[in-house]
Amino acid sequence: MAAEDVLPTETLLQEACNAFEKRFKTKPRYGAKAPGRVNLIGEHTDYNNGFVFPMALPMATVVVGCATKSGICRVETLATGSAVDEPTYIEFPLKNVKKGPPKWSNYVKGVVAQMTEKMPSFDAVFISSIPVGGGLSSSAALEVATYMLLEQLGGVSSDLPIIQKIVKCQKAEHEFAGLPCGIMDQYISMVGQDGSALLLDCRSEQGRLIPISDPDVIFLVINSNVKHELTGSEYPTRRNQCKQAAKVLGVPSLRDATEAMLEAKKTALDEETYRRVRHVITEIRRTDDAATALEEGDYPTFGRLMVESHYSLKDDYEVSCRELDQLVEFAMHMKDDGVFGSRMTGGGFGGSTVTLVESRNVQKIVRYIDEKYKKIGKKATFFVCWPSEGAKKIPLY
Ligand code: GAF
Repeated sequence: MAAEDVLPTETLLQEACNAFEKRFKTKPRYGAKAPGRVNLIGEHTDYNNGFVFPMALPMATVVVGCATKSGICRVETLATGSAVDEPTYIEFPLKNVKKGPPKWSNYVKGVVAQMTEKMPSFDAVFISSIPVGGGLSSSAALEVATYMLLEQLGGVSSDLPIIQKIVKCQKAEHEFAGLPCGIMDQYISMVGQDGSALLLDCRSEQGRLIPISDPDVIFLVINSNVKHELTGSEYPTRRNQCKQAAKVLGVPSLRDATEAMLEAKKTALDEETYRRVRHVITEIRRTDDAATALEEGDYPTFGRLMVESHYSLKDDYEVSCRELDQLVEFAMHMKDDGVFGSRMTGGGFGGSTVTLVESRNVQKIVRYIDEKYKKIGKKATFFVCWPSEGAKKIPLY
């Protein structure tokens, strides 16, 4: 078992162009790309105004398209892994866009709905190397890729400040996909930089790039292949618990809460909410400390904080699952063989883990975890990841 090869952007682009010509009998005029993300640490902190520490992945969504005069938007996806039996092609009117099946189309429609009157209808084909339901933000990448395409069609001014572009993509997710997500996924997909992770302060919405250029270490992303679906009730419930707890603690958001405040108000909170808040307060501190550790090349400290984060998500926030816990456990068996730390990443309830490893040992680590995971009847997918570039437009001719 070896780590997956990530398809290069050029290959995705070529396949999308071929499919476009086949379906629409003409060549696409514009292209765009938006990456998935892995969050290194700082989970369920973005909607609490805390810190997050993601990096853009080499896996990305690519779209090609052109303007039309019909007033009907025609969109095809070649991304595999969408809900079984969902159509991969859809047509919808440009005006008064409404949400509705197939699920994947809502990420596109939610962005289209926010464009100016001047934007023409369009034809588009999407393709992606981001595993769907892998907790690696395939949905944010779909929104951001759509945005980058529609900007070229004149749907919105390219002079708009970047934060407004990000917020439009986030709004698409809130209003059309029904997930009250924070800002992290759309932010990193839009602004990610080759060679750096981003320490993002979700209160000021300002990020600081932290270079990760040591060839001796690498991030291993492991998809548990337990499909994560965040649009159910668990994510909004957590978000609401945090909001209510902030009220009880008398702070604008949990970013402003401290452990001393939490202890002082312990009896005013139910036991579950107490643990939720404890996760958020400790996770925000861990994220800041972890970014400093990584910047200083202190991998043992970074790794320890990753593991602490995982157990806080498992026990206090309760968003992990058995398979993610096992992947972290198996990875940590290899701590004398080049594993510094491991944790679940993203919203949880399935999806992926992220593990910091010594580059020279990566194949041995992959083999070990793969075998252990197979023994419990599961099949994982492994990606060796480095911090990659953010979204960009790709003019086609
Ligand atoms: C999902 C959300 F979309 C993010 O905003 C973030 O809250 C994350 O879960 C948890 O850290 O990816």
